[in-house]
Amino acid sequence: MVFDWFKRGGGEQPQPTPTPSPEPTPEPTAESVATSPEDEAMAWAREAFARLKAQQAQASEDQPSPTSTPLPIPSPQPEPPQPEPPLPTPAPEPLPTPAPSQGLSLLEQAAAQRQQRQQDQDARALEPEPTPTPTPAQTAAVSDEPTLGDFDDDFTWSAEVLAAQGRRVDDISLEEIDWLGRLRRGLEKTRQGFVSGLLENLGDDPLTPEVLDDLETLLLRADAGVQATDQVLDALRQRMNVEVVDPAEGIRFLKEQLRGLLDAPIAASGAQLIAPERDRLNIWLMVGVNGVGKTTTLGKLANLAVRSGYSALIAAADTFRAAAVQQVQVWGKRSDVPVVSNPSSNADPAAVVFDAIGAARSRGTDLLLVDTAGRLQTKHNLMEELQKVRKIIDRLAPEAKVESLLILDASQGQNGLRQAMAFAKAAGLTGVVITKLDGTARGGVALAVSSEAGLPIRFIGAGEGIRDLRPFNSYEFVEALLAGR
Ligand SMILES: Nc1nc2c(ncn2[C@@H]2O[C@H](COP(=O)(O)OP(=O)(O)OP(=O)(O)O)[C@@H](O)[C@H]2O)c(=O)[nH]1
Ligand SMILES: [Mg+2]
Repeated sequence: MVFDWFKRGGGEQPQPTPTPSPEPTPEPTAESVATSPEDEAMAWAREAFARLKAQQAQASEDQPSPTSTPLPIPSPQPEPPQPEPPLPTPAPEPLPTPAPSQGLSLLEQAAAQRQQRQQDQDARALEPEPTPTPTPAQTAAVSDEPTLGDFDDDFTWSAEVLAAQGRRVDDISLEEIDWLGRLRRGLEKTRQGFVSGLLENLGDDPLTPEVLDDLETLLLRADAGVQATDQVLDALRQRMNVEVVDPAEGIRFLKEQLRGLLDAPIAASGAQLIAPERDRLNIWLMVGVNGVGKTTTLGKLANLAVRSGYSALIAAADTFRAAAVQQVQVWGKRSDVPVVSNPSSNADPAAVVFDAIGAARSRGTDLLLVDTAGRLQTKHNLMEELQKVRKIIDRLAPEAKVESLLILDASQGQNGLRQAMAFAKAAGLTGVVITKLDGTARGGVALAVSSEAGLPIRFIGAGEGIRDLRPFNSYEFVEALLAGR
């Protein structure tokens, strides 16, 4: 079954409570009458887990592998599924249910519950695991299929985020769960700086002007930029002038403001998502300065396209250095996507694009991905060259749907923002891809890009792996940024 990532969407408006699963549940659940939102969330997550586990067992039955044993489907009532049968001690993760706090939304209640767990985990994990932690199965697997891990905090958080977007329990995929886990882990560094600071200052009392001052510092430190920071703080101040704002409401309101900032350019673009249009040539250009992750992003997009059922082709139009062509070929091979290149040194990038458009036409390709150089003798030439490539495309394929995506390295923070401004003028940008969100505390730059450059963020990359890039979803981004609160 093909899951179309490009058309995924994040549900309509985030909802404060998960829609209780409208469909009959797969297992008898007569007893599973959820009494509190927390129970409901946990029941939702458990059911989602059971379904995914059953799907996985089914898939491995279809492709019998001698090592894989059928996995038990957890019954919704007792413990979360454990691979080992009876453990006398209470399972560590999702069971404990702290006293429900009144008046909080589902997410916040669950968050409060999780917070304790997370603090414990943080305390244990002062030494963070090296980069996004692939599960052993993933490391071993040559295939890039996601695998279902344990019913742990990672899973329940991801399930909650999906549920809160109004997703149905029978309509979620392992791919999404897997990605949300990656996203949350990827944003760890930004979160640690931002959220821990926020929490320290927040306490249990209503918001005060001092807390807002601290929030200002945190946002600026996370590279959210002056404009976005001012906007968020103004909104919070106004709110505080009207009524007393308790911490939970403060967080909810903050999240809403952050989402609003990120969503504004997306709404203004008229397209919630960008997806290759069928029966039409789509050309997506990767542009940006050197080393930001253009080629890697292109490789990940090629994979996403293939996984989502589109045919793809790559144009190796970074002719500045020979290694660039090889690098793109390696990515092409990983997803079985052909690469059009010109091996001669100093080949003209526009000529490569010319050839690639011809090839894409004759193959009936859905998506042509164009890698461009990030480095030329001078920046001015780089812009000129981009304009030349763009002209060729417009002349040769006027019917094509063109996206010019600026790749920005999050770790460059405000510098990246200045690049965005420069490129926006020259390259007719239609969107931004933010890369390397993992490993930086400057993930807030996404807010600066949205509010100051006014560009819609289309994809985000949070790791070097082939599956570490997905379409941007402001709700999920903000939840991951403030996960646990
Ligand atoms: N941690 C992390 N590393 C990334 C990510 N995206 C790219 N990288 C790494 O960044 C480095 C540069 O990536 P490239 O894709 O070669 O960058 P580029 O923009 O094509 O570079 P030039 O072609 O030299 O202009 C590589 O080591 C990538 O593995 C990401 O999301 N996270
Ligand atoms: Mg490159």
